[in-house]
Amino acid sequence: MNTVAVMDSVADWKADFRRTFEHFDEESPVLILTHHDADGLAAAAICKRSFARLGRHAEVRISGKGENPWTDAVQLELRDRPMGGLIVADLGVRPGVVHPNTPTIFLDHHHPLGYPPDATIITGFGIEPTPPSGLLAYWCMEDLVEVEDLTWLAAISIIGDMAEQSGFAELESARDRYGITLLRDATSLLNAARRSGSVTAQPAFELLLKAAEPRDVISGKFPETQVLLKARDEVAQALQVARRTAPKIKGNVALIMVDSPCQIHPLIAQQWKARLRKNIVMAANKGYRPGWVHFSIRSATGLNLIDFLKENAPSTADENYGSGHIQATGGALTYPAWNEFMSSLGFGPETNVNA
Ligand SMILES: [Mn+2]
Repeated sequence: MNTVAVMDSVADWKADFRRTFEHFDEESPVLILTHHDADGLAAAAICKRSFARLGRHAEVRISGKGENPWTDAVQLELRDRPMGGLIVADLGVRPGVVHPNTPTIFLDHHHPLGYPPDATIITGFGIEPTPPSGLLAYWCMEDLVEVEDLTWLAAISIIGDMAEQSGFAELESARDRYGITLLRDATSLLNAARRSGSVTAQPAFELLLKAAEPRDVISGKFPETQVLLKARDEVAQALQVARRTAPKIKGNVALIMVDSPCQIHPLIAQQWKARLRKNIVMAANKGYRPGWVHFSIRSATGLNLIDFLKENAPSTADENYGSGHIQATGGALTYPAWNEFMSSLGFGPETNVNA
């Protein structure tokens, strides 16, 4: 672990955050836009709880299926929304301005697709080990207010983004205090919400605002836990069905096509990656969102998967295609774009999706 490089960056990130935060207008709430996975939810919870300690109100908008801050519907929603400052957490970094004339801070660790002008970009991308968004949030807040009791939220973000081997001190300290099993159980329950087809991530986020420690997430002390347990059952059932799907192989690509409203495609890709070690494994889901095929790509080959997608991009692919990480990426394509993508990879019409 290159401790010196990470520590240098942390000092810069804290200074950058503080400098921009000082320009937030205190008369209006801070708006936090965040991703619906455990890392994004933890990032938003750390920020909102820290701001409350500073006497500052923050509102949180969690992105849902197929949404990001640059999509038309979200842009329309943000247009007239009052905000004293904006934090965009775990949603990637793209060249477009999210909200004009508003001091904006990105907390992220994904492959940036470009940089918006005038925004403060705090990204772990390119640093090894890569700090996830929740850990970046924790470091920035730690500079402003006492947050030691929130270390477990940073640990959840680290576990959620599969960085357990990273050696980050926040994970070590939470592990010593609460045990790794409890932290893992809480993380997987929080992720069940956004993976299910019927529940949003909102109850998972509510739990992170109320919980004093990870046990409160799973104990049943708060009613939201029941909702998450139902979501977990739903995802487990969908996975069981999807597990019966055999891969189709073309060249070095193994395609597993499923049809579920649950966000199971990343889990399917991850499972097959371990079994098909010589292939680029692509799990595609035509039932996740009407009009779109969502897919996840993983591989044990060590190939740069973002480059692979770039080389095979359909003509109409946009920013919804090929972002993420070099070893874990994917995207969403309309049916015609998906069909074009499939034939360019050599797959036959049986992989086509039509309305
Ligand atoms: Mn993340």
